Amino acid sequence: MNATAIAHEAPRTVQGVCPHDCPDTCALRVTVAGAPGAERVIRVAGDPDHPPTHGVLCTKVSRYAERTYSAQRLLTPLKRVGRKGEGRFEPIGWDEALATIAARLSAIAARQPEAILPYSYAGTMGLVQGDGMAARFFHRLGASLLDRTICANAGGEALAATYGGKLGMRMEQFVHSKLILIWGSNPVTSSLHFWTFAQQAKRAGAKLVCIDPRRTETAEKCHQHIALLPGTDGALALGLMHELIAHDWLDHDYIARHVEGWDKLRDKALAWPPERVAAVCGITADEVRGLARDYAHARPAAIRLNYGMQRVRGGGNAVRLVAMLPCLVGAWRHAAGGLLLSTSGSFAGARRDAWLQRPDLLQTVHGQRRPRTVNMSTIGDALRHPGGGDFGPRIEAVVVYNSNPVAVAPDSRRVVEGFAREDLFTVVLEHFQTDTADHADIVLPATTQLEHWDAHTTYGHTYAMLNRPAVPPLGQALSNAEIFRRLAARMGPSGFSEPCFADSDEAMAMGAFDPAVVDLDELRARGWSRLRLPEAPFAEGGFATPSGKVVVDAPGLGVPDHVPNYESAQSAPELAARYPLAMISPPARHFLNSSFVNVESLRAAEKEPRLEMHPDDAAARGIASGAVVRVFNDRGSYVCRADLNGAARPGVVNGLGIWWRKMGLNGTNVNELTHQRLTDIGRAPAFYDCLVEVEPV
Ligand SMILES: Nc1nc2c(c(=O)[nH]1)N[C@H]1C(S)=C(S)[C@@H](COP(=O)(O)OP(=O)(O)OC[C@H]3O[C@@H](n4cnc5c(=O)[nH]c(N)nc54)[C@H](O)[C@@H]3O)O[C@H]1N2
Ligand SMILES: Nc1nc2c(c(=O)[nH]1)N[C@H]1C(S)=C(S)[C@@H](COP(=O)(O)OP(=O)(O)OC[C@H]3O[C@@H](n4cnc5c(=O)[nH]c(N)nc54)[C@H](O)[C@@H]3O)O[C@H]1N2
Ligand code: SF4
Ligand SMILES: [Mo]
Repeated sequence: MNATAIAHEAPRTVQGVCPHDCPDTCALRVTVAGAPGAERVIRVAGDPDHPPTHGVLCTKVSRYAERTYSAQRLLTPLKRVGRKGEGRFEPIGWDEALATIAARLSAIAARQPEAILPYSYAGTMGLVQGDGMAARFFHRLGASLLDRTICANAGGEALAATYGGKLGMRMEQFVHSKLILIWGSNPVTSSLHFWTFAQQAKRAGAKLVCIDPRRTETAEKCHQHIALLPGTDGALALGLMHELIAHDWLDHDYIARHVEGWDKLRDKALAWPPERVAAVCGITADEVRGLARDYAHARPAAIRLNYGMQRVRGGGNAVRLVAMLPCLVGAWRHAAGGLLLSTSGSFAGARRDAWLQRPDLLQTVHGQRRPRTVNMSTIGDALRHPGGGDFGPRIEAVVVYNSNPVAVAPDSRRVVEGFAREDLFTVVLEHFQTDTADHADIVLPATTQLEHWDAHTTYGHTYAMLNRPAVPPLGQALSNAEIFRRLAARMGPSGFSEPCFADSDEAMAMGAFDPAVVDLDELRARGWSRLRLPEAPFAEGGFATPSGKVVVDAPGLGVPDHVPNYESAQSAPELAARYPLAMISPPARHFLNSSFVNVESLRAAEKEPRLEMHPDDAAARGIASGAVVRVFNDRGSYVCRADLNGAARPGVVNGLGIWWRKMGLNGTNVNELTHQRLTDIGRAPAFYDCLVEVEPV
């Protein structure tokens, strides 16, 4: 054996990025061994040098090699041979697959391009394999635009209305905080690295308070847990304001200089004394008073808000109200004070979105006609719509990538009905044969993060990131970008000829960031580079709103207020008489949305779909822990196991998400029970605003 061959066979390390929808966006070190042509990833580890994630990965992604090399990986294109949803497929070649798709899409586009709908979310958060080449393709085609609301849009638009963008504290600063409110967030499960900083703060004497209907792993480890009813966060925030006003604990100087319209909100807050708040939130008035006192006196005081609390009708208003709190006490004066919901707005000037996605292709090809926008959160109704009226043309084709809507979208009975339409042409790009892939006409095998290039921003920290491929694509898999590149070349009559369809994945990853803002040399060399941002972003005001001040009375939205749930005992007493339990469906620890449900070791850790119940609610229904139960409302019914583990408060049940339907106990999952009504701001789903009843099976 010669020296070069030996050198090749020595294990090498490749710098990568975790692609998942998680605020932490970990830097990866991927170890590859084996001779060229037979290389294999033998280890996926964290990068100890990356400051926010410091070399630690969660259990899910430390198993990333198991997921990538899984025997269930899709490695060839497939065409459906059974009924939709049945899951019977036959391998075909790429040539047949691409020719079939290009012919169908070209024929539809020649009549009505808006009848084609791309459907994607954050299976990968990469700028290239997400909405990079795919966006160029669908813009050039003139397809319907997708309103990408399923996760964060209520809170995102609310934060932007208040601060001018999705801007917040630096995650690393929480180590210096003296009080941390962990609000609608379960970081032990969903933001592990933030939790590490919070624990360091705790050891240095900080008080940690968790505000969450569920007694989560996080709540267990905080000094205090305030288990309010779902959808009542706005009322709690108003109650805190009431106390800040009543005791004159306000930072008048900060308010005068940096808040616009405080008087209007002040009047509203005065209508929320602790007793009223307690009755609405299902907590005690002393909890409200104590929390206000702590928040007014601890310096610096920080709030880690997460999207868990905005998945209800009033989610947007609630975020606007919570976001006011650090302005009222001047918490923003300190680098370790303020609020963090999302940092993604920090990347606004760093990403070259227009170059990556080419929205200009719409105008050059389709003139002034802007395609309609379809809301992904109401995909069930959209696919069942006959067409016409405000809706526009009936959807004839849907191309799904980076998402599993049949499992994750609300009101799944209707989503399934839509995807089961025999006249709908459905293409799904996937790693695995998901519930959605079962409804495809053609399934295309996509590469994983270990097999392709990408560039990443994040919503938890403030580093630009670069992912290099560690090994060549497995089987016949191709990257999403390569699939759309090849499809572009085949679209009738003579292919899309714009030069942007020839950009390679590597060129797109390297071009994703603006060199004036991101240090590209460092990005290339280390795999990450920190954005140059101030440590205390709003110490001197400087919010991203037109006036530079925090906005209370936002154009079109008015002054924020508590908006009760669609479904609650207070707002819908007749419904609550039939379905008296409020159900939330937060993430299960070992899954990431519906990803990883098919990874055996992680599914084994979750065991079976579970519904956490309070022992009193269970006893009243003759339900023992571990019993199989039916959870139901007018929309559907879901079978799982009752778990009386102490995590549920009275009146609230927790249906942990998001199982694949076909891996559940009766072929459904928790979204069989959720509905398609939208949040007050941001047109997002109200997953956690849902009444149910439970009975033993
Ligand atoms: N392991 C794991 N990690 C994940 C995910 C996952 O599925 N699994 N999902 C990822 C995604 S997509 C996202 S968007 C992020 C953030 O995802 P989030 O869904 O925000 O995740 P959590 O941090 O778990 O916060 C949700 C918490 O909010 C609580 N909650 C529910 N309703 C209410 C309410 O009305 N008020 C309050 N105060 N709390 C409420 C829930 O009990 C839960 O503990 O996490 C990401 N990380
Ligand atoms: N009841 C209830 N429902 C919820 C939620 C809840 O808390 N409760 N959470 C909501 C939230 S916050 C979110 S963000 C959504 C998430 O919904 P989705 O974004 O649909 O997330 P996943 O279920 O993880 O599905 C992502 C899919 O993308 C695939 N994928 C990953 N990488 C690639 C790639 O490079 N190429 C291709 N082609 N495919 C890839 C994965 O295999 C996976 O099947 O779900 C929402 N649904
Ligand atoms: S913590 Fe989040 S970013 Fe880090 S490896 Fe796990 S899923 Fe990925
Ligand atoms: Mo999400």
